[in-house]
Amino acid sequence: MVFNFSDCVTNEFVDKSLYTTDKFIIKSKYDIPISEATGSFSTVTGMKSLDEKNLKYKINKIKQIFRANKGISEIYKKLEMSRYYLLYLDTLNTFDIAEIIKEYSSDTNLVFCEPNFIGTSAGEKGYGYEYEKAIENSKIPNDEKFGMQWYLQNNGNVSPTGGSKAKIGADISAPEAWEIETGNDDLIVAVCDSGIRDDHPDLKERIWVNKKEVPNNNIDDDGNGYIDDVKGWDFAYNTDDPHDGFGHGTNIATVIGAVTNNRIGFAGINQKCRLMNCKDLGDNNYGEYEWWAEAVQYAVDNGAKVINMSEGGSDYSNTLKTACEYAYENNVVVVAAMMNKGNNSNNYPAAFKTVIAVGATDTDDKRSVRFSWGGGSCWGKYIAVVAPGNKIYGLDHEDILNYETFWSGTSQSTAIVSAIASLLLTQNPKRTPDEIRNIICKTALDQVGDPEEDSPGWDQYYGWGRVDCYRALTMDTSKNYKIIRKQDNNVVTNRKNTKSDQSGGGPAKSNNPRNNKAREGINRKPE
Ligand SMILES: [Ca+2]
Ligand SMILES: [Ca+2]
Ligand SMILES: [Ca+2]
Ligand SMILES: [Ca+2]
Repeated sequence: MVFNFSDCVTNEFVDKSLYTTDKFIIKSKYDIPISEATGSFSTVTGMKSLDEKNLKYKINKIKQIFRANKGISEIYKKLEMSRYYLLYLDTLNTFDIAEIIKEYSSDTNLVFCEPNFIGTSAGEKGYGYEYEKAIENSKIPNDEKFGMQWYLQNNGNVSPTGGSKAKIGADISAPEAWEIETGNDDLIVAVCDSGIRDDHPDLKERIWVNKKEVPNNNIDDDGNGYIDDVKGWDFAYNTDDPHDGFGHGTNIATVIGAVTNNRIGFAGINQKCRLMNCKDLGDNNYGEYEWWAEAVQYAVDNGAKVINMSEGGSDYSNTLKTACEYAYENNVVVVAAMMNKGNNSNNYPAAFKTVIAVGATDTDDKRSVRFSWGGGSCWGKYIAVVAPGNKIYGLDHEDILNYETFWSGTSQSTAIVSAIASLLLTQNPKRTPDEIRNIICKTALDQVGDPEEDSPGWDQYYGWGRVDCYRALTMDTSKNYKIIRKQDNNVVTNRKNTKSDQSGGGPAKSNNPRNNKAREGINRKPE
């Protein structure tokens, strides 16, 4: 796809776009030199046309987005990742950002210029107490609140928002799956989110620790480009302390890998994996694509095999796409949220070919047309599967004794699929992202949702169906093992009526507060 910025400054596009006004992204045709005087990238690049613009628009800093860590890999070279830069405008600049980007876009020394877009997480918080005693048997873990985790074992008691009845068995068959595989601590799942409450007793022992890094000595001991990154990294505020300032990430971490069978709290779907804390959402729930791109590269370079992105933005970006390709080419699975606008809008990174896009279902196996807070699961031609996403209880980032917080959205569904992917990778570490996608899609349950939307086979509302962890772990991969590629998902459905228009009642239209903030410009990174 050729990105044309004029598409983005005209008409409806600008209404839904949100991007930083003090910095933007370029990809140059040649490397920008590092100044010997400062050790930073020089704003005088040697590319004449670019230097004229840098002077005119008062560029005072250039940052390389994808760092050349620990030597340069073939994939890094192939994707030309060294030449993606973030350009910072001096506060004295008086030109409009859209005008500047348009001007840079026509520079013959650049491959492209694009805004540094901003997205959000795909979940909203709620409170309530719907404790249900689990059906006790030898298969279920002893975690006190296991009965509230309806997505693991649905007893038919937590009712969906839509008012219909919960369905017994509308779950991912977790207890059965754990008979097959419970995970391994050498498998790392990166949580690109608002951070994780990493000292929570129900998460602490599961947090990935960078053992090659010595804490608090102000030295990048392992040479990965990040100083003192022992517990992950905070890409939003550029610090070594990725604590959760919003709560979303702690819920996601719970779903993927809470400490299981320790009597307290919840059970994680993967009972042993390590959770890599890549904070790429600010404490106000907004995340710049540049942070996301950097977080994905960090996750890949530091050993994650699955990257959970319960976040998205409505704008296509070459930079974010390249980050996801880097993961894919390195055999790292990226899972992302379809988002919660209750419409068929494109959202990124979910819409990229290299990413597994996940929508949400309710406790009755139907698509979440209305979450506990409103909204609805997005649909579209790139959806791979759906997974439970409404009223997903998890740990609280502020109060370690609070077990009554739930979050709802395609974020939570995404975490479930990432966890299943991680178990499949422990089962067989040689599996590629395509093979993982194939198994999850092929074993998803078809036609268990609303018959008006969940037509036979792939459909745009449920993808290949609602995921089932047990079926995924027991799929006979020796037979009929055809890889389902993303482009095969563009199946035209033979749905008879068009209920779709009425269900698009999410909060995504003109009342979206993001629209206003776009023009104000958002600069949360204290640099
Ligand atoms: Ca380091
Ligand atoms: Ca250190
Ligand atoms: Ca627990
Ligand atoms: Ca279907």
